[in-house]
Amino acid sequence: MEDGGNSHGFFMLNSNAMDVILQPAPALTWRAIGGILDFYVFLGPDPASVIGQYVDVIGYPAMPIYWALGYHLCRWGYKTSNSTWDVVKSMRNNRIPQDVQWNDIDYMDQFMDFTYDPTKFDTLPEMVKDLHAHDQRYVIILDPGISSTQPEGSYWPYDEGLRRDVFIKDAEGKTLIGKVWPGLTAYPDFSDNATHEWWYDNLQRFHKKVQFDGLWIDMNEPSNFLDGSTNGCPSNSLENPPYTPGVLGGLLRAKTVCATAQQKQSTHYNMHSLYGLMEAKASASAMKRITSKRPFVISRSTFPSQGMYSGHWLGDNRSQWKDLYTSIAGILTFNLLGIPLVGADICGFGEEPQEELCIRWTQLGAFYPFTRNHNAIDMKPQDPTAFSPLARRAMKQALLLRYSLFPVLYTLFHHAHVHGHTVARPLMFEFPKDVRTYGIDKQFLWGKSLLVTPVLDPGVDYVDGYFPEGLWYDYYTGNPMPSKGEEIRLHAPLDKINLHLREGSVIPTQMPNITLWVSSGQPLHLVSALSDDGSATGDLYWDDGETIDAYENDQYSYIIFNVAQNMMTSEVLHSSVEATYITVETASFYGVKQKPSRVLVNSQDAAFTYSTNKMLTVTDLGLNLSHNFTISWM
Ligand code: MIG
Repeated sequence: MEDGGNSHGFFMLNSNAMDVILQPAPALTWRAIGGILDFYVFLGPDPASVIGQYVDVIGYPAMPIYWALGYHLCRWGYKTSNSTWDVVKSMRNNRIPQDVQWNDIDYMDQFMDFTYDPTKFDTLPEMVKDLHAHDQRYVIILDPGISSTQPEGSYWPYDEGLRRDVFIKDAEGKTLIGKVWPGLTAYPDFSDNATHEWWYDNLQRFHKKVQFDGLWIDMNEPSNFLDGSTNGCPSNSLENPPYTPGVLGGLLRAKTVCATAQQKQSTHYNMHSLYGLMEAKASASAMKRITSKRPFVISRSTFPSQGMYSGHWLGDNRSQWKDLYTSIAGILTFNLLGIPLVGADICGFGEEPQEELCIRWTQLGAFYPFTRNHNAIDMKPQDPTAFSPLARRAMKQALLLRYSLFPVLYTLFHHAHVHGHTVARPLMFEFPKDVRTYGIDKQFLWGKSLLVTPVLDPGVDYVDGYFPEGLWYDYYTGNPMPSKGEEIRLHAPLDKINLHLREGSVIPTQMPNITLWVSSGQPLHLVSALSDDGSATGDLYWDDGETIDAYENDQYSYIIFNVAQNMMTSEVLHSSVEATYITVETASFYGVKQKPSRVLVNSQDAAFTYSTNKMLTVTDLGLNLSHNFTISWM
């Protein structure tokens, strides 16, 4: 940020080990130990334009498949497929939204990729069929390490990998062997196209047995339980450069493969940081070929351009209040980096879950662009059904709120995909002239208009939030809340997350259901938050939710909403068959100054209600979304 509210960006595109040290402003020291020095300067002048310019260089994030935006449930330590299945059933019985069930490495036979445990997970294929029958989806973990110690002829991924020469080599040209969950392993070299083809073949063969819908790619730094390899690493300048940036363990080979390891395109010294990006690219392309739908991939390791292929979770956190708090900065950072599909492990990964924390985390997590509850092995269950009825109800309510906001979220992802916008957004992006917004890391926006103010502390029923100057509305009640640019204390009982709508916005919401697919035909509810002069704008992007390149191939609908001078107009700028079955059922207008005497819908008189908090509501509209319409009052 520059004085006066302008901003610029600086980007060095380099894959070598590096560190960055903050100096007294405006200086920093940037040290990289090799590679190409590609520098970019982005001139903004506002923060959102800087990010748009950055994303224009690295590539726009992929449009996610619709269910990526649903609630995901995961843990390390489901002991069997039946116990995984039981959680899904219990979620259904409680009518708590869930679109996706995941399995961690537990499902594998001796932790080997592309296998499943024939005894403990014997019912896995049936469980997946049952998920599909309920419009739910299934995601599996994959680690890069391929077991290298199985009897010849018994493990196709390794045998075939050797035959096709896809593994990373040591300095002498032999297959480099490290150690991960399955024991000794070889590492696929994703810088080689032959490896992408082999990866696809493995996935396709396994998909015939278990019909997974998406991939979770973990340990792809790549991670190694050893330093370098079973034989260590040679001693030379790549392994021990004159300067080693501040990396884990103080050595380039610490908990990964040797810097001198050889990949198709270069040494691992140069390629290390690209491993997760290249694995994501191979995984997304394979999933596209297998499912013929938009691929769903979530990766632990990332690099610029990652958003084109995958989303990201923020890695191993703990069930602690401070980790709830710092997750916000993590989510916002990855939105700035062109990877908007990001979330932290809801309720915390390590350490035992706590009910109050898990409720607050589910409320905040309902506003992560990617919403997954994940738990470490040996910890008590922390899915919503594991808690008291009160907690369960609060979590369900938060998730239903997210599901009702799906049209807003989906439209924001469309703008990320097409224009490089952020989805979850720091306040300073919308209020760059207000320096008090610069340090805010406890609140954030969805798009330009939905302000989220979560509770981040135990034992309180209130929260203090900063409201930039202007008119804000309580999302739930429509009560107006003018702010001079001040901190305001909000009521926040255990079952509530505060949500405010900024003046001048129209948002499309939808009647929620327990999966997004079932919701997809549900009627819409338009909420307009009028500014002092009575105006508001908003939009809606809609398509079938899963077709690859739907926007690029014109298979979508796009509608803009405008309110001015006591009239809302909806204008269909682009229309395709997908949206024609959706109706607009209700419309609420926050901040209508006087009680109207008549309301006209497309020039016909309509019934309405007006409440003392200046909210006008028109119901039973039955308007076809793909036709222009007007709602006016006098
Ligand atoms: O060595 O697959 O960050 O989410 O549950 C640990 C087991 C490997 C690390 C991931 C975590 C996952 C865990 N994995």
